[in-house]
Amino acid sequence: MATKVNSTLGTLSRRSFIGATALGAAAVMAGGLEAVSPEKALASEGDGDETYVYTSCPMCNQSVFCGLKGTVQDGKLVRVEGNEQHSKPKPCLKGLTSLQYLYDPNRLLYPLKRTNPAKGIGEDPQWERIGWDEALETIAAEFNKAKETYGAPSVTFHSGDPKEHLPLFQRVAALFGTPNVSWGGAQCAFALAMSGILCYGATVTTMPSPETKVHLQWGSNIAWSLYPQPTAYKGMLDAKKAGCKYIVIDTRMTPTAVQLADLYLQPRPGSDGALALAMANVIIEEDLYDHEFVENWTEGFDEYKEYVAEFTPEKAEEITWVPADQIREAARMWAEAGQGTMWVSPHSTTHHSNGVQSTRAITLLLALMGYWDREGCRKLTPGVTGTADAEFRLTDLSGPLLDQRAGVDRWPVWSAMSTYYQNNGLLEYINDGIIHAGVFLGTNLMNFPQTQLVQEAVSTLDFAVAVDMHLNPWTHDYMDMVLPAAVCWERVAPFQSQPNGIIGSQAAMQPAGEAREDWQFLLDLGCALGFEEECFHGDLKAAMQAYLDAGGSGATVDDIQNALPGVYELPMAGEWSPKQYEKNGFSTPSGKAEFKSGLLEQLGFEGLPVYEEPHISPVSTPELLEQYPLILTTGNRVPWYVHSKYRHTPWLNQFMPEPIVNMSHEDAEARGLEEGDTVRIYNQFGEVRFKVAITNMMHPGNVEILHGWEQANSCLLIDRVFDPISGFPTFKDALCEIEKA
Ligand SMILES: Nc1nc2c(c(=O)[nH]1)N[C@H]1C(S)=C(S)[C@@H](COP(=O)(O)OP(=O)(O)OC[C@H]3O[C@@H](n4cnc5c(=O)[nH]c(N)nc54)[C@H](O)[C@@H]3O)O[C@H]1N2
Ligand SMILES: Nc1nc2c(c(=O)[nH]1)N[C@H]1C(S)=C(S)[C@@H](COP(=O)(O)OP(=O)(O)OC[C@H]3O[C@@H](n4cnc5c(=O)[nH]c(N)nc54)[C@H](O)[C@@H]3O)O[C@H]1N2
Ligand SMILES: [Mo]
Repeated sequence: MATKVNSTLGTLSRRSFIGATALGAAAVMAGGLEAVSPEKALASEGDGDETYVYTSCPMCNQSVFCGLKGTVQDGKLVRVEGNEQHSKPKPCLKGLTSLQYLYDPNRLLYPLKRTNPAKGIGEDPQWERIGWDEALETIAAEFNKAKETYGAPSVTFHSGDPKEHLPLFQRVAALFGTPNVSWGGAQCAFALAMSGILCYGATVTTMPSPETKVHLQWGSNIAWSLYPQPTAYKGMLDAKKAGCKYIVIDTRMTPTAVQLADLYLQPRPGSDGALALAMANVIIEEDLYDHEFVENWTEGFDEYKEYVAEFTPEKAEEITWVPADQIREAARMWAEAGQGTMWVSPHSTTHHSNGVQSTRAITLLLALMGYWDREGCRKLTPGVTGTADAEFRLTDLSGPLLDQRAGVDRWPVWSAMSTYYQNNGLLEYINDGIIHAGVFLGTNLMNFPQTQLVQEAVSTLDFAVAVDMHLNPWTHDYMDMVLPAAVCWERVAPFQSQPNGIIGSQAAMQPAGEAREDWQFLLDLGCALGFEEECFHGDLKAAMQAYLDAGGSGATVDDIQNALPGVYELPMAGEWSPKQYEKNGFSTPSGKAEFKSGLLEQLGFEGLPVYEEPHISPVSTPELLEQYPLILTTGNRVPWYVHSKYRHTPWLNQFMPEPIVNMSHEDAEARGLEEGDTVRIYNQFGEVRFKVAITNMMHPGNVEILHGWEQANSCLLIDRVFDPISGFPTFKDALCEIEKA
């Protein structure tokens, strides 16, 4: 089917500008942008006309923010390198590729509106170029109509993982009156944060310091996911040289395991809770735990001890595939070191139906050893002053509305712990008539399990507008309007936190075409909705100043820009001194570290970190295992892609031009498969096609595919079952079979 795009310059086929970079239609769409060649990108330095600009890298979904320095010549950005004065001075390949991303000929540059009133899967939107004024007026009219008809909460402010717009996103939503605001934390790190907060009132993951004697690296291939690499990874290598022992627990033999592990354990996917409980079993049985800490500073130990007694290493070996002796060795290594830290993945143990409970079982290994708020352990160091922003976000204003959030009853623990709504229920919120319209900023609909149902539902909304750098059919085909966003080299807002202050961003140029930076779009939207005063009459600098003022630093926007390429330094909130809990207790219902969670019990959940099988697994669904004998993991990161992004960015795409499935020699051989074969991967939900890659990384019986491929969406194979505590999707609970296509 030929999909038409009407622009001022003619009618374009949708496929043509999404595909290869060199197409004429693509160049038209992108207003004549050219793909950058490596030679051009690293053009000469020092001919006198160059100026430098500085920004923080958003390429890993705005989660790492390494420092970037750009060289501008004749109004063009020609070179990207690290900013040595930034706390993360060395960007990875993705940071350097931000140059090619800026000049990507496939960028969306103009607001588009749908002209085909028929929506739904297979319908061609027939995009037509419009101006910003028309776009903003239409959005405001549609949102106000939904507000009058169904109330303001019927409009969702939906965000994927990008984060820089969130303070203003929340502010405009609060002004409009809707609490149904989402962020990427609904699928990403917040379940991990919840696991720590439920136990300690604080998050738990930390990098090892030079004093650390043992570090537990649980399900995070940090060498590739670059989170927050490469600076932090160097710290890990340095700690190893200083004598820190590493226990790496990962379902794959990763580069992180190979480089760091003194002891490597390879569990069955989703069985982590049982493994952690068995380590606790050994530590308690062998009386290796910290009696002083456990007796004085924890809650629920006796019941925990009784529960943990069931999880002998031998029983855990049956559940987890990890030999009992290795479990004993890991437990002793952890307990006997005296100073320990842990880094747990934001997604690997939490993308299971038992996610939060399993992750709590892991984090409680800190409580058992009293590895809390002392040297070489998880230290609760005070940050800098002057960066608070709740006042700017107006989350207090939305406070009384919080009970009206969609999903409050379905996911009470999430709703009690977050001011955002749990967006994984979007399908049901729409189908149940709760949500009728929305803005989808930086959103990828492929991230919802059973994507096709969500696409159908979104297409029934009265009005939906997306904001993105690219026109992505898997998301935008179901929208009424798509607006072009600026990339990092074209934007100035907001600021980034640094360990010693705040750092600003400079734009190298005006946004290409009619792209706008997200903060500017949100200010303009707020004004169109009638909140001119509260949205600073659309003045970006005034908004940024208000954001700074809310933090109370006393800094001006100019102060921060003038400090570049350095950091605008702020005073520390105080000196760290150990064991603050002895004075202040823990921020939990009991005031202690909780083996048994008071909040979970209060909300009707099991207080102990109980182990349950994933809802789909060789143990819980043996009938499915007969047809689908392989455990399917989706979403382990690769260095060159971030979710659905960069699939058409040549410097990154060259490393993995097509979808591949990683599998063991044994599993490939048993199916007569060879490297490069195209295969069908299927289960009770559907089928996707990948190419075989045979690797020693995988445990026989477990295969993995990356998410975010338009042509092979992994979420078609994932059930719509969620962790009842966090509401997280079960991206890593699936079985499948593979055969040659
Ligand atoms: N199967 C499976 N699915 C997963 C995961 C998994 O492990 N397995 N992991 C989950 C996790 S942890 C996460 S964090 C999510 C990520 O989920 P998303 O963030 O929804 O995923 P992306 O594909 O990065 O989509 C982001 C979209 O925002 C656009 N964008 C990027 N930056 C900006 C910006 O600054 N402004 C605007 N306006 N748009 C922007 C991009 O072009 C892209 O279209 O994926 C989740 N999905
Ligand atoms: N290059 C790149 N960097 C990224 C991203 C990206 O898409 N690309 N995404 C960013 C985001 S949003 C996130 S959330 C972080 C993620 O950061 P990380 O958590 O470090 O992500 P991964 O590198 O995928 O590491 C997860 C590891 O968990 C293992 N694993 C999978 N299932 C299980 C399980 O059930 N149990 C155990 N024990 N291990 C398991 C996998 O084998 C994998 O090695 O990375 C961020 N950085
Ligand atoms: Mo994430």
